[in-house]
Amino acid sequence: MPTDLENSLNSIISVYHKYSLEKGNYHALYGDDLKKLLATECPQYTKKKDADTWFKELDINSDGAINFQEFLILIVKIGVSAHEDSHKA
Ligand SMILES: [Ca+2]
Repeated sequence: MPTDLENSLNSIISVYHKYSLEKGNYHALYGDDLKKLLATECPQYTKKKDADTWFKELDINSDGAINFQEFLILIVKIGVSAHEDSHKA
């Protein structure tokens, strides 16, 4: 039986693939894919910046797509915010 952390990791991977598969490339989120993901999956944590700004921040290797490692940068950033929120009353 998977642990809580393993389940969480599988969820993160599933969310990535849900949007990356829209263009048939398992390992690339393009601009509109990312925009849809941000608006649908985590709007409360990402609405302060527009999708284009997020894309530029996450596309570390500047290849015009967000690979899974680059997507994890988003998870780290919103994870820090979610953790801070968890301590608020
Ligand atoms: Ca990239």
